[in-house]
Amino acid sequence: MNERFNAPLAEVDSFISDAINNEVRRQAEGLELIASENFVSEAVLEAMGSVFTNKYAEGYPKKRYYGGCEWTDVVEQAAIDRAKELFGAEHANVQPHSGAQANMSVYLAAISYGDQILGMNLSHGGHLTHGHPMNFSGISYKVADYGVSRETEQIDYDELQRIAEESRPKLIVCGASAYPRTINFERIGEIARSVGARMFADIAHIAGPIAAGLHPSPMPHADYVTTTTHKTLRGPRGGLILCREEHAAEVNRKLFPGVQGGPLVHIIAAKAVAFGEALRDDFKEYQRNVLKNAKALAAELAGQGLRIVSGGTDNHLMLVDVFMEGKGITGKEAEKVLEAAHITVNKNTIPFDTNKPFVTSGIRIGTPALTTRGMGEEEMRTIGRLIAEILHAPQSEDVRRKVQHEVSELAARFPLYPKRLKQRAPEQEAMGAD
Ligand code: DSN
Repeated sequence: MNERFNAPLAEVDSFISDAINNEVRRQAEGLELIASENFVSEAVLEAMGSVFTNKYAEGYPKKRYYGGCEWTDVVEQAAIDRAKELFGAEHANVQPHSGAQANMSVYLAAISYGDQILGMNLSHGGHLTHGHPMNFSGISYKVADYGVSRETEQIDYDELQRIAEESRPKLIVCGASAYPRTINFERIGEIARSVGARMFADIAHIAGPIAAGLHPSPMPHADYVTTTTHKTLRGPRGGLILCREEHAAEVNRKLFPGVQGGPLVHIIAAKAVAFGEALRDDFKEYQRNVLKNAKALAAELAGQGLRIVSGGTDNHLMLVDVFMEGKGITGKEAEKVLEAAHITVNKNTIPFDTNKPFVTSGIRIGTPALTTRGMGEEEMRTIGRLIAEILHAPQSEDVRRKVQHEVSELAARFPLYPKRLKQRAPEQEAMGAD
């Protein structure tokens, strides 16, 4: 065997090793407020970096197309059992490489090419895979869409009922990527049944609060539920499908061989670890803190004169109208100036946005990642003030420097991945990652 085979990455490929070290520093030294991101535990990282990456395992536990799956079956079955327990589901498929692939499998299992679907408009908080014309869902199916009311900026369920009666979908898709309010899954289930549609809930953003019992679960109402595993659920990057036993065989067939080939067994092992973590009481406490922090941050931002879409938040995220009908700056500019101060958010359309999707009037802010670091409501008030200082003086280099300094001090008080933080070589320091 080549002697480099057992050498550490830094010796084999310093270019990539340096980039990884710089990313560790970026995550540790800045404030991560992207609502869909989180920091996984060392245990989850260890499972992701395991030798299961070497394994082919098409099929499902005990029914594989490859030999040598004894230990693969152990981890996949553990992931399935833990996911079922976590969400009270009859069936779990833990193989989707991503939320989009989980969603594609559900469409293939539930309806036929060209059928009518009804999903939430992306610009009102939905998701690409819920029927956007550029996505497979919009390309493959006829799409009707619903959104939020102009007055409340919350889902108008009566309007949803009306659109469902008019469009007669085979499948109603609910769940969102930028919706700060509680979703009434029970009502959507009633609407779906009233028009003879199946119900599909994509809970990618709110899986954590749902698992912790802090948001109503769609499980009793939906035919299919999907989620990603890396957002509030705090697992490895990937997807998960949950459904009743009656749909299990079809969902499994559509995911493999319908959409995917070999599963990512190292990721499935890490999903099992993350689901195990999520079954613990301290995960419930964590989720409670995520929601408390979101409320505290939204209140501080509102107190600092920024407009919070829908007036607040019930979950882990908020949408902030930074444009304010031209009195402020665009979401694109806001994302850029905040990033320059080491505060990471993403630009986001707000309902009835007058700016283009790549420009936007809003930013989306979430608290899952910083709550994982142990930050609480007091830190959220500080962060709200810092964000407002930047947004109220986006051109000021003095303000940027001052805020960046406070960000560094705050981040240093809540260490992240201390064992992974490597000292940078002097020449890297001189080039500066900041
Ligand atoms: N990109 C994800 C998010 O940020 O919400 C959705 O897929």
